[in-house]
Amino acid sequence: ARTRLAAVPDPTATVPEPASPIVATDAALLDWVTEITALTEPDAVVWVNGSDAEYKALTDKLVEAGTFVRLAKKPNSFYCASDPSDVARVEDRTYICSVEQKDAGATNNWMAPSEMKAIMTDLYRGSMRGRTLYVVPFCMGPYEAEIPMLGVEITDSEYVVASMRIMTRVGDRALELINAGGTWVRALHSVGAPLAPGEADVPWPCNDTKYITQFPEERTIWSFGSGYGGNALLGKKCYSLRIASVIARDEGWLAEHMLILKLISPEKDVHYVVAAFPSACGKTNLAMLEPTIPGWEVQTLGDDIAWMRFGTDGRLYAVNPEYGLFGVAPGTGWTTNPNAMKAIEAGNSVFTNVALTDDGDVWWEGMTPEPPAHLTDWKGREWTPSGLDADGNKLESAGQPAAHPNSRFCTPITQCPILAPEYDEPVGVPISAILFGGRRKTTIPLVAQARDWNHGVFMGATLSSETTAAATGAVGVVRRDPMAMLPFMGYDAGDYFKHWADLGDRPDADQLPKIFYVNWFRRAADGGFLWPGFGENSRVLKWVIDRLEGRADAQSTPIGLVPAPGELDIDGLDVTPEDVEAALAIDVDEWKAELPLIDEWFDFIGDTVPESLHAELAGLKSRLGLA
Ligand code: GTP
Ligand code: SPV
Ligand code: MN
Repeated sequence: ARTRLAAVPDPTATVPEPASPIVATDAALLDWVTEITALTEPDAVVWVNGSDAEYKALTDKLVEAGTFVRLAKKPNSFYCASDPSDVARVEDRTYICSVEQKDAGATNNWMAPSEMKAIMTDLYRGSMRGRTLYVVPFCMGPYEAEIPMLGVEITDSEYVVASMRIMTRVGDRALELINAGGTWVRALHSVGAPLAPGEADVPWPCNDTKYITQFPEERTIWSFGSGYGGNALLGKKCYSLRIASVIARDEGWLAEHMLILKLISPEKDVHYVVAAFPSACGKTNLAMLEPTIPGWEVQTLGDDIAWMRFGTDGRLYAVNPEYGLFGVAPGTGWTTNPNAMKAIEAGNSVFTNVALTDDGDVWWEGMTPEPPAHLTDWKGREWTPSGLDADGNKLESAGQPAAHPNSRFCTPITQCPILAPEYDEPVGVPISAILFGGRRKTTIPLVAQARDWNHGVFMGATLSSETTAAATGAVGVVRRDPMAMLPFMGYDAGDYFKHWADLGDRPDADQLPKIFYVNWFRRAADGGFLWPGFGENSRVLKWVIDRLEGRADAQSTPIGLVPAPGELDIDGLDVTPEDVEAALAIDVDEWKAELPLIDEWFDFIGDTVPESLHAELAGLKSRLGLA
């Protein structure tokens, strides 16, 4: 067990008592809470109302338990270290338990619902002993939505309750909408660490056995054994992507792993853009970009999830279902992402698996050019840049990063200084362009535009990326991650592609966003990035908007439309023209090596891959001279 760190006294003033409590009246909800209480046997049941007083009591309890360390240097903010085994999403323990296996498809783990329920019911039996069961009513997206997207998470983790309060809209207002008859998703979570009478707790309770299970037909989520973000904050990936993608298929809309940003040109034209990049591949950074080109402005609407529905004008409108940022800490600094840094500085945040400074602040790799002289690392150990202690002895932490590569900040989105005023507009914002992107050292050019909708769907369906620390398992392995949704599709991948492809047959398909494919991560022979990325990505966004406005020329290549010579604005860019050319290049040999991987991918998904995508693949082969 890791060492408990000393608590800093709470400097905040007293908080007023909550207003008159709202009581649940929905019979299904009351029955469910009764049923789960009987099954899990908690010591107490608490209904979460979302008040400041409640949050204060909860975070005090977390500090008392040694789970949170109050930061001296940031208001109302906390450092938290997880168990070293519980640091990321567990894709191999994640299941789509549809009634029929074929509906989960080749890319998802599947088990029959009754079989999974039997296993997990046994795990849940008595799993909350010695703990408090919290009932957390929540709403994904604005309360004012035509159909508010409600849920209730039952959890035995105070960390989860505190994080849900930052990430989503929780409490009385959601409960009132449920009382009024709104439909809601059942989301059950237990860390799976019951306490015997008198047994002392650990700072981060969890269980070696983990299951992250979605029952799509029942719109139900069961999660066991983990306290980590995507495994435990069930409004996020489990509801807003896995369950919502199934609802979206049934109702004709899209639930996607996408940021939403607003771009204002020097002429004050406004365009909204969404972008799907796999986990830890740059969504939060692009969403908060500080353009390096004069006259352009970016505002943020969302950094991880977009729900897109068609408006009466035939355009796709995007809403961010979340209310907070759960961002990758490493690499976030004043030069790379100043807007995230400002959001964090404002306080009210939880930092998980970062390093702690001696004066009560947080630090991670990439925050500052040089690390502080002395830190406590994410495992609670002494850490120095040299790896030596004051006596010159080698530290156990020597040679390891002070923050876990998947350490995270959890911060209210309202603290983002460039938040677009329309971020919580119930109908959302009309989308002009969709970017797909991944992390590839080779092959994929900096930017390419799809010829048409179907070609864009093919680009998304064959998207590839190197794996990152956001999920357990090997890092840096190239895999297909369609639309950046591989771990998040709630149904068969081929059916998901068909859902996307079918949109191209709408009578008003000319209103659909234009599709582009980007790669900020191509490498030079020396291993360095060819493209500087971050704020410089505004140059690519400018080309995208200029394409929409008919102001920029493109050049046709076998894989799509790339900027014609001189059309990408590199004025004042501190990169050699050769590197820019290499970043944009289409290497036919690399593409020939890619084709068998795409063949394999479509074979793996099977019969449900729509014919239109096979036709795109055939077209690509013939353009590369391989037909
Ligand atoms: P999730 O929250 O896991 O979905 O990740 P995300 O897609 O929001 O990724 P994020 O923006 O947090 O970036 C992940 C990592 O990639 C961070 O370490 C960033 O510093 C780094 N990164 C982001 N954008 C760029 C870029 O343009 N170039 C390079 N080289 N690195 C980048
Ligand atoms: C991701 O992994 O894509 C994240 C973090 O955004 S998590 O909430 O863990 O899914
Ligand atoms: Mn994500």
